[in-house]
Amino acid sequence: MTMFKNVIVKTPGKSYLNGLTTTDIGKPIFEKLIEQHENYVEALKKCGVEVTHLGASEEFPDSTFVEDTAVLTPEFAVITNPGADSRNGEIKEIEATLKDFYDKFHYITSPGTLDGGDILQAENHFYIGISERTNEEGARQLKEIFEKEGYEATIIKLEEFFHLKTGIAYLGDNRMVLAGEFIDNPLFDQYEKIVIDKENEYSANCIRVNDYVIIPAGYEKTKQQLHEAGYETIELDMSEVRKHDGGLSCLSLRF
Ligand code: CIR
Repeated sequence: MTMFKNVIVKTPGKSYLNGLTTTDIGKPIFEKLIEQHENYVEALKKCGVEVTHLGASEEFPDSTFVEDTAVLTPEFAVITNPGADSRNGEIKEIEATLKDFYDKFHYITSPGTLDGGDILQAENHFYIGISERTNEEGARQLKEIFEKEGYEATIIKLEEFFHLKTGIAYLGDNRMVLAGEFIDNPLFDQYEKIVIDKENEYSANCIRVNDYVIIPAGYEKTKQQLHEAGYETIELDMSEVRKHDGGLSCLSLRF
């Protein structure tokens, strides 16, 4: 498993409340969201990473979900072309920020669209989801970039999940956390599987950061499964993030 040295996060603005969502679980409470974001940053610090913390941008309601704007490897950064019009301009600030860390950049370009939430890295293999946000052309461009750079890449058409990583996480040690449509997908038979049932589906979006796996609070079964597999967990309340289709992975770029 790659050790992460850095993360980029971005404080949510008040405009978060007007951001995109497909859920009907209520309006986010801004103060609570800010508190949850602060706890998220503290948890990342506990994992031993250096945090680059960007300030809120009111013009981009969904911009706290920085994961969607870039795909990062140790050698290069790929600036995405986010599939939601209201989010597309978020890439400018992220590209400028990544210039402090990377010399080599690739870009997804129109008509290709791609959200970072649709990309999962498992060692030298990348899985690329085709979703409402990532189209076939965007996926094809990214696959080509990876293959030229010496990585392997597989494209997966999503059936139900919002983003690929809504239902899957790689923990290192050849181990995958899988929910819903991914559980029986033979693509993942080569991994040791931690299977998440329907009731606990939201917790499939967890993140391994160095010595810890960060999981959403309230999923005892998932926590137990991870402990049995030998992981230490940190639990975070994600209620206000979830209301806008977000999860633990969406809130940071880790590299
Ligand atoms: C959006 O619709 O773009 C945001 N409300 C949620 C983005 C979540 N990001 C992710 O899963 N990587």
